Amino acid sequence: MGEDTIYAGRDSDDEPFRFNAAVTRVFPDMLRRSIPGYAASIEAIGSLAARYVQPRTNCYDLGCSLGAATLAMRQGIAADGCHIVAVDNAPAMVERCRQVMDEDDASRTSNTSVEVVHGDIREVKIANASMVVLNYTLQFLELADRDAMIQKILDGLIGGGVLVLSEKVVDDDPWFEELFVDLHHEHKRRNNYSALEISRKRAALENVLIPELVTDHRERLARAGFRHAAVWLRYFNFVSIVAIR
Ligand code: GEK
Repeated sequence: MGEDTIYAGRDSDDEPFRFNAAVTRVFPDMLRRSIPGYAASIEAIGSLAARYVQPRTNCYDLGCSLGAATLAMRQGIAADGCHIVAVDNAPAMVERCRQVMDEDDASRTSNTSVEVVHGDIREVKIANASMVVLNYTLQFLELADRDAMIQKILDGLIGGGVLVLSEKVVDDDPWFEELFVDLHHEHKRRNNYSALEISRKRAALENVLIPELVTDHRERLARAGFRHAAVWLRYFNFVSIVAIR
């Protein structure tokens, strides 16, 4: 796995962001340096899996990339006979994720089986689920598709099942929005991204990553029928929400 220099060169000008082979190669480095709170979100997914995953149920990692959340769930799950379905629609991510899971299989025995599916999360059937993870993925769906996605997850969860929803958000107060964007960019500069890389990445993500307000997420979860939802992590303009059916 390499260092993310995707927006350091000249070639990337004006290209919208895509989850291609170049991004896949540097992806763990990219997420670690770009998303404040990313490591905490992965750790909490392991802890929540230990508490909420029920015997002989399914778990879903939607937009799994290289499977960091899948591995955290697998490690955290204490219940017997569980199955994790990890889904991504980027071929390079799926290919590398399958290798990661093979390496994990070889390094330890686990009671929990893992299946890596190449597909669109909007098309995947969710059933008998006690845990679903959308770790920084819903933000890449068109706004019009998000209600149906959350409703499908609620319908596929068993009573007491948990959803972890992590997202980049916008603030309804323009003053705070400016502050959090600025603090995020400072965070990236501290992690050795140049001002040019930061502004190119920002342009490339325009209309690809569409952030919403925290209240939009909370209202959508309530509309779908989640009984409880709380923001358990906020770091500048990145949040993670835990919701219970
Ligand atoms: C992690 N969850 O490490 N169907 C399937 N996959 C999709 C779709 C879609 N419609 N849209 C986007 N993706 C991971 C990190 S990254 C977050 C998730 C980021 C996939 C896309 O291919 C990419 O792998 C992932 O969602 C988003 O915890 O890059 O900011």
